[in-house]
Amino acid sequence: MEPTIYTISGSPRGWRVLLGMVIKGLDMKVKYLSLSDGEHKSDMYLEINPRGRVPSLVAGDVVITDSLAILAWFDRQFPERPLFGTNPEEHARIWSATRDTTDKLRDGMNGLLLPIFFKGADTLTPELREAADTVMYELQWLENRLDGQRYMAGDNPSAADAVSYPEVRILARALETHSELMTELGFADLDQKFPMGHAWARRIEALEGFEKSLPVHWDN
Ligand SMILES: N[C@@H](CCC(=O)N[C@@H](CS)C(=O)NCC(=O)O)C(=O)O
Repeated sequence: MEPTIYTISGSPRGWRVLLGMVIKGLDMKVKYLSLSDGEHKSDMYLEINPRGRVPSLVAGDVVITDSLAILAWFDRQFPERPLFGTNPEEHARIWSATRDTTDKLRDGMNGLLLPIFFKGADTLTPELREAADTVMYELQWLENRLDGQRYMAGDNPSAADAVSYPEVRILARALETHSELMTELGFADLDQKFPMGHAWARRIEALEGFEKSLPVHWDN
């Protein structure tokens, strides 16, 4: 079987892998599982990933069930256009920026968007406000990172961009789909609040093949 990525359309962790492929110029089969039909909990998929989570990669006998591990495997398997840098310092810088996003920003995003996207939250609560404050604080970190460099960890796109872009774009998507609440939470005019982040997102979107990474259920 040809190497296959399993993901769910719009899954931020799955999107990391798709963007990793864009940055490296890789083309692999992508199989989208239906969240609403619970395909990620089907017997077929649980055989691949017993946790029933996405993304997963299957390439021959190789099965990898974690987004960062898949990005790391890409780099070892296909060394061109490295996602994790070319020297020890760059490697560490990329990991540091990557972990900031995968831990801190992702935590805030979960607190903010799981209630809004999946639990019908439509009024401002102290919990949402706290999550929004965390997200805003972490966005400022991303903005600061971009001072003097084109991408999150230097002048080339890396794993740090592959993990950060989906968070920023999904936030913008929430503003499009839940504009009243998201505006109340302070997320209108993100491009003016974070101008370097705005320019960086356009830079990512200009990467060749970027559109193939977009969630297939969005009207792009
Ligand atoms: N450590 C894993 C976490 C994967 C994960 O939590 N994926 C989410 C989607 S972004 C998922 O599959 N959620 C469905 C579930 O937990 O049932 C990774 O980064 O790949």
